[in-house]
Amino acid sequence: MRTAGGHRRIPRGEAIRYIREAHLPVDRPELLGLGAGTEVGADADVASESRALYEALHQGRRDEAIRIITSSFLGGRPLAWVFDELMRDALAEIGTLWEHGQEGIFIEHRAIDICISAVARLRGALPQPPADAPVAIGGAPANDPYLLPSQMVAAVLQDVGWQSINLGPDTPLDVLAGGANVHQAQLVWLSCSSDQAFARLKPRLGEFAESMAAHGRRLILGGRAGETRLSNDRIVRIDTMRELDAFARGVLAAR
Ligand code: B12
Repeated sequence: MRTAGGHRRIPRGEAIRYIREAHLPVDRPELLGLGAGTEVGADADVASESRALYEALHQGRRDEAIRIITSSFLGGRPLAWVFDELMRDALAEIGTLWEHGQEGIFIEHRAIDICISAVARLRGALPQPPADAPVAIGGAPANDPYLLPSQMVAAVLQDVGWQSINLGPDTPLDVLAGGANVHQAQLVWLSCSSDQAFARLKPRLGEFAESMAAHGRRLILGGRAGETRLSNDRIVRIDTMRELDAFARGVLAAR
C-alpha cells in the first residue's frame, strides 16, 4: 500500500505471508514481532519438532518453546498444522505428567501460559481481514476452563479471512448468543474440552442451534469432549483445525 506521502508500505502480515510462501530466510525475525532468534526453514520431522517443543515446555524454557512454534509457522507450515500436530502432540504428553504428582500439574499450567503467548504472537502476525469480512465468534461453554483450543480456532479463522472474536473459556450460551447478535456473526463456534461441561451443554445444544440457524448463523462444535456424531443437522461437528480451515474457506468462497 502507499502512505499519504506516497511511500510504499508493506503490512507486516503480508510480509510474513510472502516469507512463508517463498520459504525465505529471515535475518531479524524480531522485527516481525515473532521473537528473537526464530530459525526458519529447519527441516525437522514432525516427531522431533514436537519432541523439542515438549522438552522446552517441560523445562519451562519459554523463549525456546515460543521460537519452535513460531519457526515452524514462519518456515511455511500451515497454521492449522502447527496446532493439530506440533502443539497438540506436545501438550498431550505434558498432560500425562499430572499422574506423577504436584510437579506435573505445575508444569502443565506453566506450559499452557507459554502456549497462549505463542498463539497470540502467531495471531498478531496474520494479515488483518478486510473491514467488511464476515464475523465469526465463539468460545468454550460454561464450566469449561480450557483456554487454548478456542484461541486456536480464532487464529485459524483469521488466517482464512474471517474477523474472529474469541470470548474464551466458561462462556454461557446466552452471552455467546448476545455477542453473535451485536457483531452480526455468520459463524459461531463452541470448543468443548471438558466432559462435565459437555454433559451440561448437551440438553441445550439443540435449542441453541435452532436459534443460531434462525439468524442465518452456522454453528460449529469442536473439541475433545462431546460426540463426534450428532443427530442435529444444524450443528457442524469438526474435529481438527485443518478441517476447520477447509470448512471456513468453503463458507467464504460460497458467499
Ligand atoms: C492444560 C490441561 C488442563 C488445564 C487447562 C488450563 C486452561 N485454562 O486451559 C486444567 C488444569 C484446567 C485441566 C484440568 C483438568 N484436566 Co486437563 N488437560 C490439559 C492438557 C494437558 C492440555 C489441553 C490443551 O489445551 N490441549 C491443546 C489443545 C489445542 O488440544 P485439544 O484439546 O486436543 O484440541 C484439538 C482438537 O480437539 C481440536 N479442537 C479443539 N477445540 C475445537 C473447536 C473447534 C470449533 C474445532 C473445529 C476444533 C477444535 O483442535 C485442537 C488442535 O488439534 C490435556 C492433555 C491433552 N491430551 O490435551 C489434559 C486433559 C484433557 N485433562 C485431563 C483431565 C483428567 C483433567 C482434570 C479432570 C484433572 C483433575 N483431576 O482435576 C481436570 C478437568 C477440568 C474440567 N473442568 O474439565 C485428561 C482428560 C482425560 C479424559 N477425559 O479423557 C487429559 C487428556 C490429560 C490426561 N492425559 O489425563 N486440564
